[in-house]
Amino acid sequence: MEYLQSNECIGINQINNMNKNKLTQPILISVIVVCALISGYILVTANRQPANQGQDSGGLAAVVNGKQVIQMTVNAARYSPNYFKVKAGIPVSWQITSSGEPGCDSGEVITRGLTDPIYLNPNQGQVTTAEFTPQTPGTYQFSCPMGMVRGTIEVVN
Ligand SMILES: [Cu+2]
Repeated sequence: MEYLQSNECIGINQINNMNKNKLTQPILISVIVVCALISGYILVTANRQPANQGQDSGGLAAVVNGKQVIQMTVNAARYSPNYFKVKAGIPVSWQITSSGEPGCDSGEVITRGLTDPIYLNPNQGQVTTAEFTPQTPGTYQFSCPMGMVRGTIEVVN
């Protein structure tokens, strides 16, 4: 508590000295610029998010060497595509490419009933491959650990 109070005092002193001390002006401008940049980043990220609400279909997976290949890119707040259709009983090779954009979806993909958690290499361009064989037809959701960024794998006969 004492530490917080002393910090508060420094803050008040800085405000009191604002007009007297010309050094605080560049600091104030820097703070405003940083805030503007952060706001801008949030706006840009928010504008990207509606893409995640619609289904961005990867279609029925193509079979390569006996495996159904599905490919997905992990962006800051979006899986692209975020909908896949695969057939039951045929192995799936899920190739997940990291965009390098930071986001809580960049570390781990949680699937519900299809695979164990998939740990991603978050560096730009890195591909993590998860292999599994879906057994039971149905609609399976996958997401970031928090469940905010989502996608769907539909398993059909
Ligand atoms: Cu999340």
